[in-house]
Amino acid sequence: MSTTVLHLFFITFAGMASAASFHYETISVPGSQPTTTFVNGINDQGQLVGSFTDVSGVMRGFLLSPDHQTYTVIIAPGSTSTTAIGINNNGEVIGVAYYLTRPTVYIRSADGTAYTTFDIPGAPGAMIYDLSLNNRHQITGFAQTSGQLRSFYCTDSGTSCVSFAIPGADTTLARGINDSGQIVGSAAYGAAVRGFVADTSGVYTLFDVPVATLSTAPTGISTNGQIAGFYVGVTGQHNFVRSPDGSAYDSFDDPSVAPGNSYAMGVNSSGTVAGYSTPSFDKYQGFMAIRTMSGDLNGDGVVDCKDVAIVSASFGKRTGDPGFDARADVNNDGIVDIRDLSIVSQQLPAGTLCQ
Ligand SMILES: [Ca+2]
Ligand SMILES: [Ca+2]
Repeated sequence: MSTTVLHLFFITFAGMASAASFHYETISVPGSQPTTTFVNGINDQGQLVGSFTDVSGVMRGFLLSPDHQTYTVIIAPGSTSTTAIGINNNGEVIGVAYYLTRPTVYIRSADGTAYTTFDIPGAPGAMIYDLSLNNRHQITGFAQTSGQLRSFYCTDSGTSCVSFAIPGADTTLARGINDSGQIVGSAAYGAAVRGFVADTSGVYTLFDVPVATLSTAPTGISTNGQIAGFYVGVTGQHNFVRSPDGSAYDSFDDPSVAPGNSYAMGVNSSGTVAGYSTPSFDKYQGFMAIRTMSGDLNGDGVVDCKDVAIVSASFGKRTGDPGFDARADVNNDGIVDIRDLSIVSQQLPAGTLCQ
């Protein structure tokens, strides 16, 4: 009996990383109507964007500073209501501005003094479901056009847009783009939903969270190629973060709500994930999951010279290099360097000297 249980355990977690843990923070916009906060995006500086409902019942966007001290309300000029959906590493925000009920995409300058707006070509006024903006002003997302959900890719801040689909998929939902132009999203084939990573020329690869049984739905990709999203496995829905080379996955749930009720919406290059949770029906709160970087690389429960040796053995190597050991890349940025060594060294017992 116990053998069977162990066996199942092994199968369930094969291919999943186990060392990472997360520290969680709940985000609720001060002065908002209770449990109306969505967090939709995070950048490498740790700035967060999202939406909330104000006291008069109107949806507004917000920007939260990296130290979580300063909330800036985002209202597109002249709009009836505004959502904030994505933020690039320059601090420019993308979202949807509603003029009465008509949605338009806006981009807000980092200092908030300038807004530019555009419509998805061929579908002015279409319902827009997701948006992502990178530092090169490339944009991706999906919208409902002609009764169908379709993905689009735009350049030059929306001056030029095309719709695109993963070949053979029934539905393609593009949800994130990073500064290298890597696009992530999901592709549905009947009841099965798979994740994809595509470049802007249309070359794509499909992937699945190893323990996913029904769906893998990436929602964001960081500058260094970490991918976050959610998936459905035998124990229901959970969030995931995939390492840049795709070799390791971490699975997690927001502990402040029941499992299956949190949705990772974005990830930055430190592996910090942002999203929102539903404590109960139609109630929303933002969350941030901050990766705790453990120096126990071999998982034996202690940080000692064996862990330092793992970093030393791969020192200077990058993802894909012969001999690259993903365990040594503690901060998950694709290279084993002094940053990784210093994380491990700082967790060594005082006075430890390693050869
Ligand atoms: Ca160890
Ligand atoms: Ca590293």
